[in-house]
Amino acid sequence: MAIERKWWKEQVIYQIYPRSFKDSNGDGIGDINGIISKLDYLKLLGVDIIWLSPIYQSPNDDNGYDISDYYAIHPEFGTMEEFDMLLKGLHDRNMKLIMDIVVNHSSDEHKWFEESRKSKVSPYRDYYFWREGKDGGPPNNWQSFFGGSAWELDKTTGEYYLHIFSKKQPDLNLENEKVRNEIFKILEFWLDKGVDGFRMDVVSLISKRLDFVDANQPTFGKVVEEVYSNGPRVHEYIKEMYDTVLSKYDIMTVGEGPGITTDVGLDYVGHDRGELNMIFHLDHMFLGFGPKGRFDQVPYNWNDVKNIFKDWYDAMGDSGWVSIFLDNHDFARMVSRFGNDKLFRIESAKLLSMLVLTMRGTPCIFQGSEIGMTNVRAEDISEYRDVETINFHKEFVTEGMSTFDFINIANITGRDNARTPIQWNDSPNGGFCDADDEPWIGVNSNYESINVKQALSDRGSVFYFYKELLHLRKNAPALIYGNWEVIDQESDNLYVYKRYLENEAYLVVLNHSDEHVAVDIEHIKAKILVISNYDNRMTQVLLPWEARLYKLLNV
Ligand code: TEU
Ligand code: CA
Repeated sequence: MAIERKWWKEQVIYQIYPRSFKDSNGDGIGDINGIISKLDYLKLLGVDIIWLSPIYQSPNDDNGYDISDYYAIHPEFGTMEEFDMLLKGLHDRNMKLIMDIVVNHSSDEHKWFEESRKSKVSPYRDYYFWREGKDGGPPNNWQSFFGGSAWELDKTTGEYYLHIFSKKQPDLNLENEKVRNEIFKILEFWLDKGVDGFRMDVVSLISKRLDFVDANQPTFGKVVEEVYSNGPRVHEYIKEMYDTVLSKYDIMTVGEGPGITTDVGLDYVGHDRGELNMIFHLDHMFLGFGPKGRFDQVPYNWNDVKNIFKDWYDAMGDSGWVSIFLDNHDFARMVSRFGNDKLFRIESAKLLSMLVLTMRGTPCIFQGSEIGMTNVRAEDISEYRDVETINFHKEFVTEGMSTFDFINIANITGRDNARTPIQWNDSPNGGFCDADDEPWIGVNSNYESINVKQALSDRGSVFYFYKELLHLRKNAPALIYGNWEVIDQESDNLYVYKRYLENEAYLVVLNHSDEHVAVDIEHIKAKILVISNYDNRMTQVLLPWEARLYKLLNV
């Protein structure tokens, strides 16, 4: 089949984590007016679709992924009128906004849960999963993503409730049609306000295996895949959302899919499935996660990444679609994780941007990656804000790990690495908030050298490399719809692939290492170097982290 042409395949997503983007009112917390003040910056960069992490009413146990009112804007972020101004500001600039919708769970401070926990006969009781304990403990051995049991005993009724994430994030029971109808109303509310779609938080988890048998997988990752994800009614639920609401609007949906493997990917995004437009699969993002998850690090390398990209390209074929990304608010900064943020920060940040923007899939750029922002180095556990990091610190220290050792791991893989305030300039607090304001989380100490103001003044900055590549991609159907063929992913440190469509073709040559690497492309005579991260080099030896995009002629 010929690949279907869609606007959401041609455009590029930019993720804003509002809490850390820009503070406009001096409380040290990013807000909607702060985002509005930066819309021209985003337009200059050339991104199209803004994915806004949750801005709803929330007690912020998980920074907004614990929603207590799906119809209200958290006062910390601003008002509904300001939201409407943001949406208009984007639409006036021919940009789009997708909301982050979290329907796998709500906050425990949502009125539904407050009612549900009151009594076993509450009309809201089966909005959530309540079970009797077993042998004096939880109903089964399921563990939370954030450490500890996935069940919490509620003393009022003596039963346990399920929370695959924090104990303040009780899982919603979509078996209950009333819950599904509540979800349809929420989707319609935001779509009728004019939003352009949704990023659907952990959509792969929304159907539970109701026998709740113990998990006996060797790693937490396998528990996610085989026990929490791809449940018996997941496609029925997504199809119902699509048929009942989503299909009635010209919008896009991207499902976040922990546990979605290549063999089930098309079930979610096949062009004829009537479910989602695309997914964020997490196979490459969970690399390094050991048996006990992200703080139990195991080795991995670029070959693992390249194999995953090929497996997913093959799995999607011309029918499915994924978003291409290397970081977001849940993972370390990509230049620190996949590049070299010490010796070759700028070169490797540019190389990674070329990969994200030349693969087949909708690119998703995480805020700050366009200026090569890096991981942050914490010295004390009190610097962390992330519930996952804080919970696992307690768990690992209880098991005998020193706080010092835990911090060293969290500095590599903790989610707060991605959540430090955007560095707008070299003034105190990086211009995220005023000098005398206290940001909700510390600003990375490298803000004086890594910031937007510096980037905009330097034509050789990572920013302008992104801008040029974004412009290129928009005008190159082969980079959007083209077939992808790997030319070399075996040679150490080399990643060479082609994109081609009808009579247009490109060659991408990447040296993802600190080494000098020989590459054999001399035999490809008819080619023009379109963009590279070093000055016009034509040799057969690639410098460390050298990235080249060639246009092939006479194809
Ligand atoms: O993330 C789910 C998810 O897969 C990651 O959180 C990751 O698996 C986790 O950090 C374990 O390492 C989504 C949101 O993106 C995340 O911010 C929320 O914390 C989570 O769901 C719960 O809503
Ligand atoms: Ca603020």
